[in-house]
Amino acid sequence: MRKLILLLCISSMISCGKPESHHIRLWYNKPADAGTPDLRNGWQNDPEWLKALPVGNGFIGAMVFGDVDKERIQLNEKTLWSGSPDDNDNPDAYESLSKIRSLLFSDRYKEATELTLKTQVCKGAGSGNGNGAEAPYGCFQTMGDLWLDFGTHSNYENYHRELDLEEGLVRISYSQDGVFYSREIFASYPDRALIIHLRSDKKRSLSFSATLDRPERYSLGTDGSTLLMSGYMNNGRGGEGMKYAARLKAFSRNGEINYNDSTLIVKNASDVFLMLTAATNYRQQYPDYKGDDPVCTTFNQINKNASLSYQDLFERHLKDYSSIFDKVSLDLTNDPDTIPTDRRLRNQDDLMLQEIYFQYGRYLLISSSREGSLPANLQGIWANKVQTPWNCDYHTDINVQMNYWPSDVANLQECFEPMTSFIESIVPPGERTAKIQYHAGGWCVHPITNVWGFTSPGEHPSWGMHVGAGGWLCQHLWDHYTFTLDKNYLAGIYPVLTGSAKFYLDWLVKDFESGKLVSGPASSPENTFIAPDGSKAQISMGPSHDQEVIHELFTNVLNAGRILHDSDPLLNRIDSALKILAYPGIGHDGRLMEWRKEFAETEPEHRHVSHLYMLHPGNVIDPEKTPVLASAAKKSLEARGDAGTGWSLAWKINFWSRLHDGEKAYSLLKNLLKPIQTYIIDTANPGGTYPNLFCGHPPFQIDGNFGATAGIAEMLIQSHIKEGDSWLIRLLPAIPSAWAKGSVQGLRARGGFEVSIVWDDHELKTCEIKSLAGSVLHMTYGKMKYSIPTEIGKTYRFDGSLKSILL
Ligand code: FUC
Repeated sequence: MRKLILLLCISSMISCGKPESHHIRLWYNKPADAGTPDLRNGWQNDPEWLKALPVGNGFIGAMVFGDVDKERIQLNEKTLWSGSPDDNDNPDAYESLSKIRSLLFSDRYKEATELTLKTQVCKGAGSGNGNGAEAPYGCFQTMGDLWLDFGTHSNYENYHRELDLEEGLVRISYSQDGVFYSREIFASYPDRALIIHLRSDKKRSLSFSATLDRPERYSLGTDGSTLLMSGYMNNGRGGEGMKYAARLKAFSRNGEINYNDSTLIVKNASDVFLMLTAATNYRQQYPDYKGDDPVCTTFNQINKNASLSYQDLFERHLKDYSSIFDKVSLDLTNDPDTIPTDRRLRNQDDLMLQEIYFQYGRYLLISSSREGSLPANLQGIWANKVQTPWNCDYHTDINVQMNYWPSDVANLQECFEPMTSFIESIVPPGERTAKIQYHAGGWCVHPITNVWGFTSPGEHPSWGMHVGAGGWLCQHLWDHYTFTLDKNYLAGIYPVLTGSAKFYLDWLVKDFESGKLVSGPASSPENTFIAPDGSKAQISMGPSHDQEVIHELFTNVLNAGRILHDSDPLLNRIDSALKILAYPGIGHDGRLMEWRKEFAETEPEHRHVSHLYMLHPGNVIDPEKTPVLASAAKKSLEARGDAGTGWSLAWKINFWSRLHDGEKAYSLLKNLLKPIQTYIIDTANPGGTYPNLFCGHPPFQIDGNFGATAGIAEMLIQSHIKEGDSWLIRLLPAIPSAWAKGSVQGLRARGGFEVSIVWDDHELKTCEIKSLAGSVLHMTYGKMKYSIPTEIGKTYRFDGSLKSILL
């Protein structure tokens, strides 16, 4: 990173002035209190846990408290789920489908909703209304805790705790009884292990006992050289489900190490490191295949790593981690980093806080989403409960999508693979759901899914009939292609896109009044309107969100078909359907309509803003290309207001950026950065930020972190609008006046470009664009525009008037 800053200083026309030793970090001068955790208290997040610092390698996640006398490291393994595969599709649904549609077409919403509840929703317990820990749906759960008991009780001083975002490492240090102690904790992706390094500056002064526990379903034992915690999850049917194991081993060149059945004991050491491996027998692609025995997997992994010293492990981790993290740097201020992060949070105008928040989002995605495991869930990979909020699953009506908004623009391509393979993995169950529920081809998924392939509608029509989810997921696959232009990738995901399009072709019906194709019965994610029959309803025919998603999917499939030279007649069917697909209208009040009819909302400031999909993350509404739609979208946004849950605020940063209103985007960012003290679920009060900078829905939900990271990138560059065969890169489309000068390096743009910008006095100074795919470069800054053909691997440099500067 220092190298990057140096490079930027040389290449920029402004002086950088950042101290060489500056590492981007979160830091505190107090520990989080390990106390006695209340892991059973449902959805309520533990306030101290929200002070602990997260590390992760996409497989193992850990929250480090940094408590001096008794360290607590709360553990997760990405695949650790209760539950088991279930059949939730309702074969009786189809029979009532056309009746429901006719009722909706004739404005009989109450009856339609009743019939939908009776016939369309999932069979069985579904998600357990978000409490699926003991149901077949299951939930993502804590793997338990690692405790290090130092047996000390005396005062300590010079306490420091930090999460170094440039090294992907937590550091803790303090002095106690005249001895200086330090700890370093990281999760290594190359070596699939959590590493905890402890040191003291005085010989034989480091003694502690380590143990593992879990709120339930675990046993502890030793083979004499490791400590093993293992058990079976609840399969949701009264039996044993997934098997898991966590294994701990100590390595030290000094001191004594002993294991008994419940404890690892280290005595009189001065330098020791612990290695923890964790695994389950879950295999994502094969729900029926139980996978390797985690007791063996954890043993083999420790054996494999055993010849590596702490230094080796750290260097291998750093090489891997920084190869991703260092690709992007953001500089908004030259201030020295002298304020602890929890204090910094008191001032949302603090530019370094914003810089840290952006890079923290990148850190969190690197730590929670790596090739070979599952995508980041509602809490990424960090969850301290048995019954986690909303099962900590994959909500597909905004949440999992938002998790991946930063992956391409913030140059984190390595983190996207789990999303691709997860979407591929829900195609077979989604095909069953499409066939059984709707007698339709292709595949579909509704607003929630889990690791067991749940693709049926949710338990209630109000939220469970979100049919646009599959198309929305496909948007991510296509979008990833547009950043890379990797045709092999496109060929791989093409069947997923066409499968989703096939479903919608069968699902859409003609609205005989207008002759247009509409989706339904469908909700506009989670929003409620007052129907003409006076009832409060959520389902209708042709909610704007679905229409927009399907429009985009069909457009993308046609483009993909052209690129891949596909001559399947399916493309003609898609083309014809696209021509008569209903499109959202503008209401009498000038707002973009959320439903096909002008219904009044029961909650005009509802957190979901799904009907603005084609403004963001879609690419249809644009202030310059579609000014009428853009002003309707603006009116809708104004009516929604500037409050909302964490993710809702994050989405609004992106919306306002797309409307090129940097000041509004900035004020939403500041709203999101406000500290909150609410730990229970609350959709009525605005979200904010916890001391460890986790986003508060509330409770903690990670989508807001990722959404805001993407939003900050969106303020700096945008590339969603097509220009000829390529895309238009907009430089600094929404920077607020508070960002008077700064630089960003390494953001990615569609068409295969890497973009670095320096600005000063609110104006672009220089910009460097590296061509990764040889596309034509179209770019614009303010009213200026410039296009140039590019060569792969070449970097192009421009001044503030977009005049080319020779490198
Ligand atoms: C959707 C949202 C909620 C919450 C949940 C996990 O249902 O409406 O606010 O984020 O997902």
